Amino acid sequence: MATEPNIAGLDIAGARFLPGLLSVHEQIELAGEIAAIMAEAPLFRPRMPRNGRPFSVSMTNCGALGWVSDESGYRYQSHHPVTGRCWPALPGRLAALWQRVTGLAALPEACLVNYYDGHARMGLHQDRDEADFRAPVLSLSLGDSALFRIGGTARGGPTRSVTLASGDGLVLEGASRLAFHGIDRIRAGSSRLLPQGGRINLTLRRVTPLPDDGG
Ligand code: MD6
Ligand code: FE
Repeated sequence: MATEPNIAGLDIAGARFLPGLLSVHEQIELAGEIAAIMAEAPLFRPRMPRNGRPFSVSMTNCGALGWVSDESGYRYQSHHPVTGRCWPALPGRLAALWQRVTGLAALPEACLVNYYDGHARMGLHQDRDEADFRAPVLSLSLGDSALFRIGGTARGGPTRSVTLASGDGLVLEGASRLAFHGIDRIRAGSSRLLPQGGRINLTLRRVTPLPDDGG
């Protein structure tokens, strides 16, 4: 039986680590497109459901739907929570990259843009606000490197860590689609890609069910 590809030695079926997915030239072009998206849809600070504590990362989105979090809970919505405007369009290069990497014809509906300064982190979580877990999540990293941690589908199990550097891709699909994962820390100053420093992570997702043919 063929074994599924794993993150460099991680026994997490379906997780694909794609180091150097984006060339330096592609990273520069993508960073420019994301800067334009942030100008149109400014970064905002999400808050934890219930207690309203602010995240240490700031966020925005592009695509038809965007992920937001506040006292009312986690959800996808078509408009920016502060400006009330629709999210900027998903850049064509991200749609093309999604199709190439995932093999799906169905395009991503959401692209969450997370910005980390040198002190930001993200606690272990599952991505489970989407309707159809057959669709993978594709993550792309730009700027400073980050220490990414991933475990299994149960909270509190063993975890492994991998450094995500600028240009790296990561796909969570299959069993790993619901794996717990997070960012322990940022290596501030490790990249000169972003003029403001820090790290940008993009996660491309389907939100609604795939078509009957699986997309
Ligand atoms: C980050 N990534 O790299 C956080 N989610 O900043 C994620 O939360 C993530 O890398 C789903 C799939 C891949 C990811
Ligand atoms: Fe996630």
